[in-house]
Amino acid sequence: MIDFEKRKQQLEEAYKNLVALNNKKADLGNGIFDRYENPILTAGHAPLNWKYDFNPQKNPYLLERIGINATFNAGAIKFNNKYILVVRVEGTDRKSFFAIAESDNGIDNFTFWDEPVTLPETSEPDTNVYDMRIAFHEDGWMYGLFCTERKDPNAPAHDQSMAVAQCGIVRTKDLKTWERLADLKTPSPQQRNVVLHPEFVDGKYAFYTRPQDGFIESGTGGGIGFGLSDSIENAVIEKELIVDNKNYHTVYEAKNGMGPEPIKTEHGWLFLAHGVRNTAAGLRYVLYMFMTDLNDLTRVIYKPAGYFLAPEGEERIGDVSNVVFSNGWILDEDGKVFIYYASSDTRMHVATSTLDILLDYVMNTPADELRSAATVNRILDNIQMNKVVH
Ligand code: M1P
Repeated sequence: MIDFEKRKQQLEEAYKNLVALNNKKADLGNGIFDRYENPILTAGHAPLNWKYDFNPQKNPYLLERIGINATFNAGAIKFNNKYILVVRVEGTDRKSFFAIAESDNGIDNFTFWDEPVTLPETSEPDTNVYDMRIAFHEDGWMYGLFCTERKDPNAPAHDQSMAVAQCGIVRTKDLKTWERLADLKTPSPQQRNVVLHPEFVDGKYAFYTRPQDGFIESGTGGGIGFGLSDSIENAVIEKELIVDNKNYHTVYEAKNGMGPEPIKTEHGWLFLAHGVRNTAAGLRYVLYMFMTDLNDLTRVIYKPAGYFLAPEGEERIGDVSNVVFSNGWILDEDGKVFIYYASSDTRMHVATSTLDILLDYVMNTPADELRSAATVNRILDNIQMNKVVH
């Protein structure tokens, strides 16, 4: 027989130590943002109560009964002065669900609320839900847009992986009670990475979409789209305009998708997105930024070349390696920006910057000129400029 009480204490001690871990800025970065030494959430942060039956009669060996595989792709919002993450938690059964974790300072001690989110369903039950973007809309609600995935009804028996991804919508005032609205309808057979614009546009709800032909492949579709809907309760987009397309020989050659909701600045709307390219080692996901015109949300006015943040060190390794993905950021009143990103579909990290620095980065970093020779010329110009004594 095992020493039940001793094992319980050991588990509790290990959990307490993990959650109490402080985070420090990692060494000298690129000046644009700071990384931190530790991930902010891992599978180990899932409360013991979710996983163990602590009744010695029913679980005499104190075995983990419900396994948690990963905590990643979290939406983010500041609420009641707490840094809140709506985390994609994935069980060992591969089912994802949402759970809220909070921190006082946004960089460490993230702790899950006691219970995961009970997400209401539509008449068509979700098989899997993930990647919520949570944000305030000027209509007074907090909306959560997420991916709802169901088996493709046209899948042949030999293919058990064909799925249809669409955008589910919930709203809440307190992050505790959630109202499920109808799934978004668009002309595209597949939708992931849908984001609600925080303001009305021409009196309508505005959405960023990502039209795709297939579940994984963007096919003839792709790009970050934009569309308007009269209603949010039964949201329908008739026409999607492409704001930022995939492009040959860039970091978003295979596909791209929105990150969190854009931030309004005096110069334009600031966007964080992910770009994907194919390699011999599989898909590589990086984060990039761009800015659109304040009055024309479909017009990109600045777009630095290449990636903003790419997987580094242990971030490169996980269930889906070589991936960084962000669907949450928080701008504080003092201009500090907390960028929450996941690495390799496994764990959550934070990077910090300021709005001023991100604006400088987006507005003054050279754009991609799409040819090696142009990149060399940029470097030569830089060398030349540095010959001037300042
Ligand atoms: O595995 C990497 C990511 O793949 C998908 O992103 P996208 O739709 O842009 O290809 C999503 O499933 C995402 O959750 C995941 O992190």
